[in-house]
Amino acid sequence: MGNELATVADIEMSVDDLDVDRAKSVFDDHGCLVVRGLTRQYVDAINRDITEAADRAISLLDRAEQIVEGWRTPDGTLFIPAPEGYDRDKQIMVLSYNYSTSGAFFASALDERALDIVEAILGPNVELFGNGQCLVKEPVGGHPKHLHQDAAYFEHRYYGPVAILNYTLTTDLENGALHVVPGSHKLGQLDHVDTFSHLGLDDGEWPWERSLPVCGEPGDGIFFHYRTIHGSKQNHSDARRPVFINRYRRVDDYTIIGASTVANRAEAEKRASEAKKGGQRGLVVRGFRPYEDEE
Ligand SMILES: O=C(O)CCC(=O)C(=O)O
Repeated sequence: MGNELATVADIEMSVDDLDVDRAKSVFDDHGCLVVRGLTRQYVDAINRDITEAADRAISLLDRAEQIVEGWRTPDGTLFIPAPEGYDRDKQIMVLSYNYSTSGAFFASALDERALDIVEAILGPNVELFGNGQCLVKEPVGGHPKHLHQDAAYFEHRYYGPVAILNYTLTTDLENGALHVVPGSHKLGQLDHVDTFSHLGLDDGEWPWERSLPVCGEPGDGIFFHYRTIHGSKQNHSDARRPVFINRYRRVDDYTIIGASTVANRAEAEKRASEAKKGGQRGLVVRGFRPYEDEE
């Protein structure tokens, strides 16, 4: 892949010494980029919100409904089966915590330094993709997320989204650091299989040893393209390990396949050519949306 030797030093920089041209060049080459301290100013407020949202989600568990991906509580939190020996039978995976519920989270998505880098990567006209996402690994065995490409879940018509995943606490090999495979954004779309944590790559072909762990501190932001292979192992610490994710795309880009299992992806692939921008317009965070008549 030509990136076998990439190390964290090759893909990292500090927000205090930001070089946007280098950031773009690292991202273009590796499909990922680490900006130390990027969102540190938002983290205290976000941590307070996440604690409240997670406690509330757990308190709603007796009203959870079963869905394809696991169970959903009335607030919208996704739970999956808990690890062996846990004191509950369900654990949080995707917490209902987003731009509709937190000013600090929304402010982090509009951060000018983050947007300078996103604009350098995507071009002048940029919209938010999604409403913000918060993934939580519960303590003492919280779920692993197999190596995967986000494009397996939301294939796009054009370049696709850029994500910024942000740490909320010291995140290391014990509590579930993000692993990335630098250069893998150039591999095209790979076949995924169904795993415990939804779509993932075959772990015989893509063992963790092929990936680079990125340890970090609260507020470190990890940028990755939606075809960059990434994932994270279990949380073996005794504290929750949340991350919050902001995603961006070109204003003309849109999802053509949305999926969470091999079977529903195969169905969605049949309709990909009919997809339109239509109602998928996100809030514009840089530039302008030119008018396009889709009729
Ligand atoms: O580290 C995590 O919680 C998983 C992040 C991830 O795999 C994703 O954002 O797709």
